[in-house]
Amino acid sequence: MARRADADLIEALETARIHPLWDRYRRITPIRPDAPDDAGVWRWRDIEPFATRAAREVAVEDIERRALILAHPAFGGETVTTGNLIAAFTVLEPGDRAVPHRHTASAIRFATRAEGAVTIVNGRRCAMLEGDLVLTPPMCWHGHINEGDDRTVWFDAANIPLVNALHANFFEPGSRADNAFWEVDEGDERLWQEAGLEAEGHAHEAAHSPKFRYPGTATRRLLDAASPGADGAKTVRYVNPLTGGPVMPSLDCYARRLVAGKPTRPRRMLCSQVCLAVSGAGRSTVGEETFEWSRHDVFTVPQWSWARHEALGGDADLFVVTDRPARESLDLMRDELG
Ligand code: GTQ
Ligand code: FE2
Repeated sequence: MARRADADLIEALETARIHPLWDRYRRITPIRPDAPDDAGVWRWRDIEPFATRAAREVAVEDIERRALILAHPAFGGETVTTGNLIAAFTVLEPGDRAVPHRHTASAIRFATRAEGAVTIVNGRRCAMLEGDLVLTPPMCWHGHINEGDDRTVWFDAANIPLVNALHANFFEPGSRADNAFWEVDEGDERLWQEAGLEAEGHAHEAAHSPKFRYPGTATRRLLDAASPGADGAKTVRYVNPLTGGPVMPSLDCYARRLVAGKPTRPRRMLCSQVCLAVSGAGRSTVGEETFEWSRHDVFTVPQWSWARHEALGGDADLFVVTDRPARESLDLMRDELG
């Protein structure tokens, strides 16, 4: 093959730590986004035995978190579930305490079988009843405790890959000896429990929601009352009550009810989605793949993949977490119905 006319120049440039754009613009400005991953599917029946083993084999006193992170192999061994996001299940035995800490990454937990567990967030006791969402916004102190008589498990998601891509992770360990951390009540969470009412004199400066716990009872009531949206599913967005915007500047959460006999229209979004099956069962097509799921299975919709969902044998509820607000703040968001 003939050596290209600019080969000597390119070599000299590279030696001088300069890259010629003309030689690599297809790589640095691709025609369209191409997620490295395809749909990831993790079945609860495959995860649960590992949760049991981790609970038995790993003492919570010896570790930071007993979390099993769902890692998609397309990320080359990196701990990533889908672009910018990790999803996990955390397991606690009765009496277990997961040590307090805080970090710049944003996280949420959604209670699957967590009755008896409590997450303390910045001095507020947040119960984890079935279907409750608990936020741990950037740099808020948080620890978990199982005060019940049974093993507890919940679903976690966090934007750790995004924060690391931005080289913006700070982490501050708390103390295992700090007993006062656990001795709190609901505290200021009470200020935000009454929808449509706002108490004066409680300034909240942070960009994230002042409300940390979103009870499952309220979510299910609103899903019952809501009408299907443009894609055919009922969708309830968890919002910051002060702004009506996302719960945190870089994580967005939704509860979705797939109505029996009403498959959703295909939709693609320029954000990553992790979906947890909360109740019922269904079938989804994500990109080229079609798969079925049932309660507490997790699947991903990589960015810019066409996705459609349908409930099987009655309505089905999904909990969905996305990095949408991060994309929106960069003016990168696209959202299309097919
Ligand atoms: O519960 O604090 O799955 O910091 C990953 C990182 C859970 C947590 C995870 C975390 C946590
Ligand atoms: Fe954490």
